[in-house]
Amino acid sequence: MFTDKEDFKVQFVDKLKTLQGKSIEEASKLDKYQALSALIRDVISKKWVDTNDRYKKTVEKQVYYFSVEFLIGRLLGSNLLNLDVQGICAEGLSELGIDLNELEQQETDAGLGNGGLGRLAACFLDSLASLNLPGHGCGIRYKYGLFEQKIVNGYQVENPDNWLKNSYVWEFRKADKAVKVRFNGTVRTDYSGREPKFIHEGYDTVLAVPYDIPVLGYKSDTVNTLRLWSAEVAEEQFNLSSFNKGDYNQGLEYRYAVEAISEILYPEDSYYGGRVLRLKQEYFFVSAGIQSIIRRFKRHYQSLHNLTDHVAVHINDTHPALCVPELMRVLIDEEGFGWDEAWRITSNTISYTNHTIMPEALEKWPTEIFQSLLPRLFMIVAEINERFCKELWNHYPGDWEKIRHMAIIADGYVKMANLAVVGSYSVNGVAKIHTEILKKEVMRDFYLHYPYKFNNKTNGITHRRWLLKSNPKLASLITNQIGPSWIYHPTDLRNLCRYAHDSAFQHQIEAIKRDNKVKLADYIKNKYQIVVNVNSIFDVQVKRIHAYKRQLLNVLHIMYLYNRLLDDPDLLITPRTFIFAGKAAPGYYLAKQTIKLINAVAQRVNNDVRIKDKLKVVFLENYSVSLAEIIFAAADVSEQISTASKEASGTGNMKFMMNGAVTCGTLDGANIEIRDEVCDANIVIFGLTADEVLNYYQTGTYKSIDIYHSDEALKRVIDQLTNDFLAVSPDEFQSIRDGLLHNDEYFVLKDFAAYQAAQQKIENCFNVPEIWARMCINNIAYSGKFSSDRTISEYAIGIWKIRPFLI
Ligand code: 26Q
Repeated sequence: MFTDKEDFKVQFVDKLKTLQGKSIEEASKLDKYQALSALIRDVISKKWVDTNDRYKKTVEKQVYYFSVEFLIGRLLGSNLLNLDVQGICAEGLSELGIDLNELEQQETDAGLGNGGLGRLAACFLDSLASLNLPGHGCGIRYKYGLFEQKIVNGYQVENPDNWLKNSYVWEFRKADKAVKVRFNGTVRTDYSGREPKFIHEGYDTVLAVPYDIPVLGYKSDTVNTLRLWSAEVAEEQFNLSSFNKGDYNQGLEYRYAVEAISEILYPEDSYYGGRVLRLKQEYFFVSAGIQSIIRRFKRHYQSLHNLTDHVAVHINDTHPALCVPELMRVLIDEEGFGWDEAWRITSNTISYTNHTIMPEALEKWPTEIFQSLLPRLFMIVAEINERFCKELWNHYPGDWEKIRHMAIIADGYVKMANLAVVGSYSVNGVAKIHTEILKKEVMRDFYLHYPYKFNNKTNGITHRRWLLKSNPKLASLITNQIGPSWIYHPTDLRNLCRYAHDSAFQHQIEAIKRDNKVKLADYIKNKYQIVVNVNSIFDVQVKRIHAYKRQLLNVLHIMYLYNRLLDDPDLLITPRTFIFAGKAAPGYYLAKQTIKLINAVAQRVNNDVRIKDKLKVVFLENYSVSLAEIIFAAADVSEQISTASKEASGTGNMKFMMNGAVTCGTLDGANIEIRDEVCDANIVIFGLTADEVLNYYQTGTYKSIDIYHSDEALKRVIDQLTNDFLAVSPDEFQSIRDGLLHNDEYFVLKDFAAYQAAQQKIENCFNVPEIWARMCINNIAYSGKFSSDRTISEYAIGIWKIRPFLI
C-alpha cells in the first residue's frame, strides 16, 4: 500500500514501466488505467489473502450466493472508494497531468446480467463485504455479457459485448481449483453391496475453471470472493476423444461445444426460452460451485453431517435450483450418505428467492431433455418428486389436481420453482406485496403446505455505489449537513428531513441536481447532437423494455402532450425532457417495436419548431451500470409505472429516490414501501391496484376498446400510431395498436387517464420550487431503508444465520 500521495505517484509511474514498459509520456489512457488497476489489485490481493486465512481458521458459517447473473459494472472506482484512497489517487494523478475520471472510463463494464436480478446480486456482494459478513458469489464467467445495444434508424441492433477484449485486471484464474462436471451418459445401478450404488458411465466431462474476483468491503478488512466458472475441455476427455482417432474436425467441434457453455449470457429476462444450452449453463455452474464448497469443507471438517451449521447456499431465482439434486448427488454417491440424512442436510442448507410472478418466466424443462443431459440428477429429482407426492397424498388424499399442480415432475416437465420450494428451508419474495401475491396466488398451495418457509425480504441497493460514488457532490452536501454517520447507517439520512423546508439547504440541493443535469445534458449533446434544456423536468424511465413495465403508457402520454401543444402552441406547460434507456430481448418483437416507437416520436417531437422546445424525447442507447450512474443523479422524475402486481420489486425506483427524484408510480412492488416511507405528499401514485388488476383477470371484464371510444384525446393518439403522423410506414406500429385495442393485457388504456392526472400533478409540484425541493429532500431522507445493507442484514439474521466476522 502507498503511504501518501508522493509514494502513490512513485509507485504508479513504476507500475507503468514494469507492466507496460512505458513512460508516462508514451502511455495511452488504457495503459494508465491498467497500471493504476494493477497497483490497486496488488493492494487488494494482500488483504484478500489475509481474509481467506482468517476464513480458513474459523468455524463461522459462510453463505454462498448462487446466481446466473452478477451485473457488477466497473470496479476501479468502487475499489478506490472502498480502500479509501480515492482522494490520494485523484490528486496524485492530477499532479501527473492525468484525470482519474477519464481512466475510470477505460474500464469495460462487466455486464454479466440482464437487469434487476443481476444487479441485486452485485449490490448484495457489496453489502456482504461491507458488513464484514462471510459471503461469496458463485456464477458464470460469460465470455460475452449482455449484448451491446446500438440504435440504427430508430431500431435496436445487437452487437456482441466483448468485455474481456483488453484482459480483465480484477480476475484471478485459479487453474488448480478446477473441477469436473459431467453431462450425458447413462447410470448403472450396482446392487452387489449393502446399499445400491449408482454409477454414471459414458459421460462427457467438462472442466470448470474458476476465475475469482475479490469483493471489497467499504473501509474494511474483509475481502470476499466472487467465483465465476469458465467451461474448458478436460484434457483427459480431449485425449480420449476423436483427436486420437485422427478426426481433427470432430475434435474442434467438441471444443466449441464445451466452450459454448460459458460463451454467452442469455438476453431474455422475464421469459423462459427453453433452450438446452441454458440448462447446461445452469448445471455447469451449480455442479462446479457445490463441488468446490464440499471440497473446501472437507479440508476443514471430518464429517459433512454438520454442513448446515457452517454453510448456507442461497439460490437467486430458480436458475440455480439444481443445487438441490446436485448436493443430494454429492452426499449420496460420493460421500456415502443415505437418502434421509442427505435430504435433511440439503433441505436445511438451501434457501431460495423468487423474483417474478410472470408465468412465462417460470422455468420448466422437458423430462426427456433433462434426463438425457443429466441422467443421475433426473433419478434424484424423480425420487424427490415421488416422496413429495406421497407426502401430499397423505395430506390431501384424492386431491389429484392439487398434487399435479405442486408436483416437481408433471405433464412431461421438471418444474424448477417447485423443486426450489420443496428443496429449501426458506422461500422469500422481494417486496411486501410480491411476497403476499406469492402466498395468496402463485404459490398458494405451497404456502398452505409450508407456511413457515415463506418470508419477505424487501430488496435494496448499495448506497455506496448509488450515492456515495455516483453522486459525490450530493453525498458531501449530505455529510456537511448531517455528518457522516449515514455512510455506515443509511437510515440516518432521515436527519435530512429537518432541512426539507430550509430554503438555504433547498437551494444547495437544487444546485447539485442542476450540475448533474448539466453533466447528462452534455453527454446527450456530445453523443446525439440533441440539445436539452436543463431547466426542463428530466423525466426518466430506464429499465428493460417490457410490455408489463409499460414504456408504452409513457410514450402515449408524450404524444398526448404533443397534441395539446399542436392544438395550442401557447399552452403553458413546463418544459420536459423525457429520457428513456433500456434493452429489449432480441426475440421480443413488441419490445423492439416499442423502442422504434419511442425513437419515431422523438424524431417528430424534437424537430417540430412549433412547440418551441417544450418537449424533448431522448433514447439513450446501451443502458448499463456505468450509464445508470450518470442518469440517476440527474433525474427529477422516476417513472415506475408497471401494471400493478407485475413488478416483483424494482430497484431502479430506489436508486432514483436516493438521488432525490420524485416517483411517479403505480402501487406495485417496492413503490408501495417507498410511499410508506416518504408518505403521500412526496410521491405521486396513480392507477389500478393489484387487487383490481387480478380481479379483472379473473372476471375478464376489461375491454380496452370501450376506453378508446370514450376518450377523444386517447383515441387520437392511438390513431396516430397508424396514420401518417409518424415518419414510418403506416403498418409499422399496427401490432402495437392491435395489442392495445384488442388485448390490452397490461391495462395501458385503463390507466391512461389516471397517469395523465398524475403527470399534471408532478408538473404542478415542480412549478413551485419550494415544494419540489421539499419532495426531493424527503425522498433522499427516507431512502435509507432501501440500502441493501438493511436487506442483507435481514437475510443474514432471518435466513442464513451468519454473523459479521472480524479478527
Ligand atoms: C430464465 C430462463 C431462461 C433464460 C433466461 C431466464 C431469466 C433471466 C433473467 C429469467 C429472469 C431473469 C431476470 C429477472 C429479473 O431481473 N427480475 C427482477 O428482479 C429484481 C430483483 O429482485 C426485481 O426488482 C424486479 O422486479 C424483477 O423483475
